[in-house]
Amino acid sequence: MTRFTVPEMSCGHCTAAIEKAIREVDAAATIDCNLDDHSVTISSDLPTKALQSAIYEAGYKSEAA
Ligand SMILES: [Cu+2]
Repeated sequence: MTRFTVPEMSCGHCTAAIEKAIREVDAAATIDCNLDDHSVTISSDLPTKALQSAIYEAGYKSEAA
């Protein structure tokens, strides 16, 4: 389980874009976006860096928390 803070994630469009980007690199990932604390929790076999770059490709800077 990897948790990221994504400060600019602010609405359903953002979460959908992030979820889509993660699923493109790992279709089996479990993703939980929380708009209240701007966090994304991902369960995936991929390394943290790969997940983070997928989020970045979607247009969001994130920090592994
Ligand atoms: Cu948004």
